[in-house]
Amino acid sequence: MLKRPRLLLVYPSTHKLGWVRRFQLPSLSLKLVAASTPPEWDIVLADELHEEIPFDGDFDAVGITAMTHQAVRAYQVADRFRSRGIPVILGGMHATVLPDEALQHADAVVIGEAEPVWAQLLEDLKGGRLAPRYSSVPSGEKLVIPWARRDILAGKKYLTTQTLQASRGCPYDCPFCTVTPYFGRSFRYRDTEDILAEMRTFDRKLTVILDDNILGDPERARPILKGMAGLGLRWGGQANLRFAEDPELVRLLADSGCIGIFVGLESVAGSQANHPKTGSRYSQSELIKRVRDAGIVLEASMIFGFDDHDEGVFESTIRYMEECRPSIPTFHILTPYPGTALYRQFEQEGRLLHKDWQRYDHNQVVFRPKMMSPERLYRGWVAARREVYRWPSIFSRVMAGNSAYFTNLAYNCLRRGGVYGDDAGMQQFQQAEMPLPVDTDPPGKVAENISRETS
Ligand code: B12
Ligand code: SF4
Repeated sequence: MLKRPRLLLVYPSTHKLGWVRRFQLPSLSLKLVAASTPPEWDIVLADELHEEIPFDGDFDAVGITAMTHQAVRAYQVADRFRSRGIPVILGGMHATVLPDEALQHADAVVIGEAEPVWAQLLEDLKGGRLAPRYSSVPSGEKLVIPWARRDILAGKKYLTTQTLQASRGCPYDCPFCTVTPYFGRSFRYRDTEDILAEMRTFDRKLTVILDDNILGDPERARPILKGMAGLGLRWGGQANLRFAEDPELVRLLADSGCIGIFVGLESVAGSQANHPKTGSRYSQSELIKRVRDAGIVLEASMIFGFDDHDEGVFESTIRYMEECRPSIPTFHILTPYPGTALYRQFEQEGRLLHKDWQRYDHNQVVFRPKMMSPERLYRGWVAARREVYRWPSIFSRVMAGNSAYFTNLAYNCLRRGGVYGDDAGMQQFQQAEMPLPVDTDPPGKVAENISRETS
């Protein structure tokens, strides 16, 4: 009997996780690459967050996914397999936006979505005619993709293996995001019946929908939510807050089993606060209250470092979080990912500090901000995160809801652990001069804390 071809799929990482790996999600990218692989192939998944990569294994091809911060490790892994003569294919967001760079470490690169091109690529590989690039351009209104293969995760422990996408694409075109340029500027939804049929195969309750904006087109989201209401799932996802303008949609969301939703508010002031995605005739505080009152945990993400942010942004964001009381505030440092409009702008203006991709992860400053120094941005971010995860702040948020107290508290405690434990980016400033930050006027808690941090 002829030997079945073997494919290794790799999720690269420079570190292994301890017990927190049980709270991670598996890579949907690789579950979908697996699902697009012809059945004659045997598939092995190596998730480097959990386990060693079988560098000595007997494989006919290796496929590696990478976001930008994983790219350097992905290239190291690729180089090792290629040194043994095993063909390597790189895919994912980083290879999509920088295919020439990726091709220095791969035999082929998939630019964009794997589903339309992957089977052909493997066929070409078997026939000895592998091309360097396989591109897919998002088109049409419908998203047609296979059901993600959960069986490749057997034996690994995740928060849940039940992740899927119901839609791709996004019209909002935020300057710091790669989704609109590479997944298309309209929402492409799968057929509702197909989504629900995949969900009916789920054997546990907890499900995560990995769309960028599952409620982006309410007319197409409504039937999905109605169908989910009968399935008994408990799920989380992402959306932009404007869905809460429609109270019926909030009710449908709660009835569908949604327990948590992540929303990008992005900025308390300036151009991003008035972006079509975030601006509304209702106050954000009112919209957040509607979601919380429906018993749904709301995670609100804010970004620091836009060109219209001065050092007052930390203080005003803290005050805003106290006012709106989202269940979980999340603060990020603006990061100009390659492929975005922001990256092109900062590169043209000579404001990128370096191109060390490992440090492009939202937790470090990789560009020169307009109205403060990189150090101030970093320290303000550290201090602001600690401020919102002090126990009194946590309790005031947990008690603000009228239900889901335990879930809310548990999420906040988990997040607090990360916030107080994570100082990796400080290294880049250890050698630098560290003047005390200027206090905001009137001096507030955040400014005091920044002083405490630096003294
Ligand atoms: C869900 C999600 C997460 C989950 C990831 C769960 C997981 N284990 O995968 C969580 C919340 C943990 C997360 C965290 C982060 N994320 Co995230 N995330 C997403 C999101 C919304 C969906 C990702 C996804 O699963 N998509 C579905 C899959 C099917 O799409 P895909 O990955 O593009 O894969 C397709 C193709 O790219 C291709 N492909 C991908 N890999 C491969 C490999 C091969 C071999 C082949 C052939 C093809 C191929 O085929 C796939 C199927 O079509 C995306 C936005 C987006 N729309 O992609 C952001 C996104 C990927 N995240 C991003 C970022 C920055 C992060 C963080 C660094 C942010 C942070 N610091 O908090 C962290 C990093 C965490 C980590 N693990 O290291 C950025 C990446 C930008 C970049 N250039 O790197 C994105 C694009 C968001 C954005 N708006 O810019 N994220
Ligand atoms: S709304 Fe979200 S997914 Fe859409 S472009 Fe903006 S950041 Fe990206």
